[in-house]
Parts: sequence; structure tokens; C-alpha cells
Amino acid sequence: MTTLDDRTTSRPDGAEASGPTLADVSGPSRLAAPDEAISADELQLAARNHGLPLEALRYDVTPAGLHYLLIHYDIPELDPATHALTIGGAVERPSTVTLADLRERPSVTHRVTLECAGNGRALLHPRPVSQPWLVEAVGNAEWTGTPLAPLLREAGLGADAVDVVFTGADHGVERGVEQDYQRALPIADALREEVLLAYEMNGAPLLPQHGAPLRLIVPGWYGMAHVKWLQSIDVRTTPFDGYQNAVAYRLRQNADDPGEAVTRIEPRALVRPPGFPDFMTRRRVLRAGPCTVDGRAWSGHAPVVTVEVSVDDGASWALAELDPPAGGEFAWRRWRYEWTATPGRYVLSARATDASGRTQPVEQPWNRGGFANNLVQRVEVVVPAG
Ligand SMILES: Nc1nc2c(c(=O)[nH]1)N[C@H]1C(S)=C(S)[C@@H](COP(=O)(O)O)O[C@H]1N2
Ligand SMILES: [Mo]
Repeated sequence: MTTLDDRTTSRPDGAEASGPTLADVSGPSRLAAPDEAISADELQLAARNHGLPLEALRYDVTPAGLHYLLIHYDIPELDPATHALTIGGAVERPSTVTLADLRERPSVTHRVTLECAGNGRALLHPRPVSQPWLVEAVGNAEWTGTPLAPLLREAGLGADAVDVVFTGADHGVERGVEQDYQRALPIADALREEVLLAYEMNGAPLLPQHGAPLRLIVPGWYGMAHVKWLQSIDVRTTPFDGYQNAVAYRLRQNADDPGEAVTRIEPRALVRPPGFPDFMTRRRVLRAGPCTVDGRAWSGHAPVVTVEVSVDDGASWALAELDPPAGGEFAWRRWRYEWTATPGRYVLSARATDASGRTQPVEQPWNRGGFANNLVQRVEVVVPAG
């Protein structure tokens, strides 16, 4: 695969380029200088791709308009009345199914915590220049659709199937590579029974920004796997080396490191910021007295088993209480901690640990793309005297 980093002025056919190339519209991937502020380009991305307002951690199910968004290119224009999905590649019976066909198949609803793999990126030092998420690229919605596995089996999978490629209807250029948004899943993951072709979010048809009329839902995996505006499924007998699998979404320490693929969501807990905020800084003001500090916790690897809370910037930790699971194994879980706030300045944090033993680091888990940064959150709180 050719990326911007490989291209200078020469072209594959050996001719000299006489005008601009696609590489000219992208920049190379880059780390911000130590004191470099967020740029207008990053602000432009952040304004398109909003996060969950943290007070919305109060809802068991995130209302659609408050769920975070991540859209690499443009929201494509698709007509639900005519939209069809093709299933092909290394299958015995390639087919085309309409949305109406899919709606007639058995339907399932899963409550799923979706989190962008780039969540936490803008808090890294040095900061990878990209969509500048802090901690808010998360939501917990109910997705209704039909399971993917029976469709794949009906299509007739060969024993040599390796990857399943999912292609969206959106098109763009990234680091000089023109592409449809495409992501592959290993065949075993594509066949997990909880993987859905989803046409509804929170009981209503998908909104344009969330993939209308059809998207993939891969419970437990970071957001990039949940291909929106799904138009084709292609079974491959060799590993897929498309941009979003082979170049982006890898945990690399430097530009030459092939890195590991980003897959499942690392454990994280977020605090629902208590009290009320300052407009500009969003620092919290909390009245002295008893206060229930709460929030949500999730992991894509295994159920969350403990959440610890700190009110002294990580110097000491106490166990929070976990509410009973609400909505199944792929949904976030509420936690709470009773605190009596006395005048002073505090930094509140929460730290989730899952049944696989994974927990949140107190040192940043740095990588070049800024993925899977589940460093514990810091919420500054001032409890005024009197
Ligand atoms: N076709 C397509 N699917 C996509 C994307 C995209 O840009 N195009 N973004 C992915 C990423 S990186 C994330 S985090 C999730 C975001 O889903 P949401 O916007 O519904 O929250 O969609 C994923 N699916
Ligand atoms: Mo993402």
C-alpha cells in the first residue's frame, strides 16, 4: 500500500508529477510540539465530531443526540427505500439484500457501549495531531438489527475464509490514500453471535450521522470496527491490508513500528462531574456537605468487577459501589461513592478493573496514533468555604 510517507515526487509509473497529487491534500501523521496548541484543523474535526456531554453519564441509555460522533469523511446520502447490501467474495452464494429483507429476519437488540479508539488522545504528551478527544468519545445506546453470522453461513463460507471486509458508502482521502471507509474483522470475530447489522438506534431508525440506514455493531470493540452506511460485505481468503486495518488503528511506538491492531475496548470509568461548572474552564464548584459521586464503567474484554474512587488526585483510593448490571454484558455499569465534601480543592478520579485483570493505568499508555488511552480521568473540584 502506498501512503503519503512513501510518496515524494515520483509516481508508480516513473513519470514526474506535473500537478498536485492526492498526497498534497493530506499531511503526514505528526506529533504536536511540546507547547503546540490545538490547531484550527483539529478544531474543525472536533466541531464535527462531538463528544458525550459528561452530565449525560446520568442516563442508562444515551439519548441519540448526546451520543458521541466520529465521521472520517462526509455523511453520505443514502435512500433507505432503495439501499441494498451486497454479500460476496469467497462465498458460494453471493447475494444482495434490501433493508426490507433484513427487517424481516429475526431481530435482536443489544445495549452496547461504543467508544472511539482515539478517546483520550488529546491528553497524551506528546499529542498525536488528529481528532482531539479528551475523555468524552463514548455512548451507550440500544442497537436493533439482525445477527450477521446466519447471513454469512447462508452465503456459504469456505473453510479458507480469513477476513470479512465491511465497506461504507462514505469516501475520502487520508494521508494521501483515497478510499471508501473499510474495515475488516477476522472471520471468528465476524461470526460472534452478538455482531449485528443494525438499522435502529434507541428504537428509532438510524440517524444519518450514526450510519443510516444500516451499520455494523461489534459489541466490545472500539468504534472503528462498527462500520456505518454499510453497503457491502466481502469475504476474503487472505488477510485484508486496507488502510484502516493496516495503516491506521495500530498501536505503534514509532512510524516504522508495524504495531498491533486496535481491537477491544480497554477498561475505563468516568466520573459524572459533580456540582456545577465554570463556563470557560469547566472546573467544578461543589457545595460542602454529603454528595453521591457517580459515573459509569465499562470494558470490552470482560465485565467490570471493581471501580475505585480517589478524591486526592490518585494519592489514595476507595472502593465504589457497583449498581447491578443494566442491559447486558456489553453495556456500561453505574458506580457510586458517598463523599462528604469539606472546603478545599480536589481532583476526583475513578479507576475500573475488569474480570480479565485489566485496569486503568496512572501513567499514560502512549502510542503514536493516540489510541486506547484509558489513563484515569481527573476532575478538578473546588468546594468553597462558607
Ligand atoms: N463508514 C464509516 N463507518 C464508521 C466511521 C466512518 O468514518 N465511516 N467511523 C468509525 C469510528 S472511528 C467510530 S469511533 C464510530 C463512531 O460511531 P458513532 O458516530 O455512531 O458514535 O463509527 C465508526 N464507523
Ligand atoms: Mo473512532
